[in-house]
Amino acid sequence: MTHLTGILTHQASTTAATVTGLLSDIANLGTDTVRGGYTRPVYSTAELDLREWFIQEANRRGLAVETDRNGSIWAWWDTPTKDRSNALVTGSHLDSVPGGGPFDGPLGVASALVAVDILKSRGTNPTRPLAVVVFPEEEGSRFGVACLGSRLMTGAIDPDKARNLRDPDGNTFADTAKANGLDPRFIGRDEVLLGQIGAFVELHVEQGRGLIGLDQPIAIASSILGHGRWRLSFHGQGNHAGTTLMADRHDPMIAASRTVVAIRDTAREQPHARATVGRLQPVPGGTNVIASRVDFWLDIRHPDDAVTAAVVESIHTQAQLIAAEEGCTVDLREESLSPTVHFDPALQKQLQKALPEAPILDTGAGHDAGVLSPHVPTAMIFVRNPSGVSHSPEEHVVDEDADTGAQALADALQALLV
Ligand code: HGY
Ligand code: MN
Ligand code: MN
Repeated sequence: MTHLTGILTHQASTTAATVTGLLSDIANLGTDTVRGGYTRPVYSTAELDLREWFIQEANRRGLAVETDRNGSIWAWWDTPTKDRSNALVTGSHLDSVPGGGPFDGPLGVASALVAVDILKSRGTNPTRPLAVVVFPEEEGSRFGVACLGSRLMTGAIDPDKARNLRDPDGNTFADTAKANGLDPRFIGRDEVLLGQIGAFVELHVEQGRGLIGLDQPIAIASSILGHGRWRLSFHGQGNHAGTTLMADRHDPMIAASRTVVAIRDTAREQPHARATVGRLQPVPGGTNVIASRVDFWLDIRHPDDAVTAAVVESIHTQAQLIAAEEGCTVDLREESLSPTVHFDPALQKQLQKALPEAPILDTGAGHDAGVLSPHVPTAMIFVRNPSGVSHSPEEHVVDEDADTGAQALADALQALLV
């Protein structure tokens, strides 16, 4: 097993931990002074420091910390027999989107640590092992594939494809993983670990307004909207902004921009569809330069995977027509695809029994719990976000709801531990 080293810049709190207290310990890690909020890409200094924070907090609780072949960190509360079969696992992620909020990911990790404290304070002696896990690259913000850590563990991504993923600076995942203590030859499906997981329960900030409308602090998840990412590259003729007449241009920025509007119009025609172009990159990207190429990344989501496929197909056809009208060409490449996930009904029922007040909510946001769902019984607990906004510095959770969430997670875990 590998262990990461990092230099911590925070003094962990010594009093009984609260979720808010734990999150305030890491509040200075990965702050983004340009975008606002947090930018904590996987294996960045900020994320390595967050890993170190988690390892320290887990050690403080007497948990046995191990990093698996794919870079996920596991903190085990073993039973006396050290038998790790049928483990109850909770946790989330520490990486963020660019300019993200403080709760997306870390709330689930901090709540899991506090839930362990609560279970210990209740004198709980687990009859099955409990583990807190931190999955890397959940946002896919550095290497482009969401939930890369859990996809690798479950075999949902080909290890070769993963090794060759590149970040915006051209670093491969293989090189980056190696530089952080992993052996890229061995990344991929982990039968042993997967076989040990009896159930996975992830707590996460709600990334919407459901709980605001219901005036409830927590909810139990029912499903995750199917979603995928595609890269479209528009190729034209790079040229000088001053010497090239408008009639002589083959400008991929125009083709890309017209296609972004067509994407919005296409998604509007499909009830429940969501389509986003949040990232667009001209090459070479000079103010006085007509781009030779423009890449953008498309995020499409819909409850019916067939509709998602049809929307992508329609967008691809429209992009080709628009590109031709602009004297350009376009190619489209799928980067990741996650089918709609319905969480385990039996596990959901057990959570409902433990948390009878909690309403049931679906979500449009992807999670590691969704990736694990085809392999092990999974469930999620959402905590109210009074801003209703996520993937933005405005994301929020009030202290009281954060505490309620940790208590609810402890109650759910306790019900599953006996
Ligand atoms: O993109 C998502 O839905 C998740 O936040 N990674
Ligand atoms: Mn998340
Ligand atoms: Mn997210």
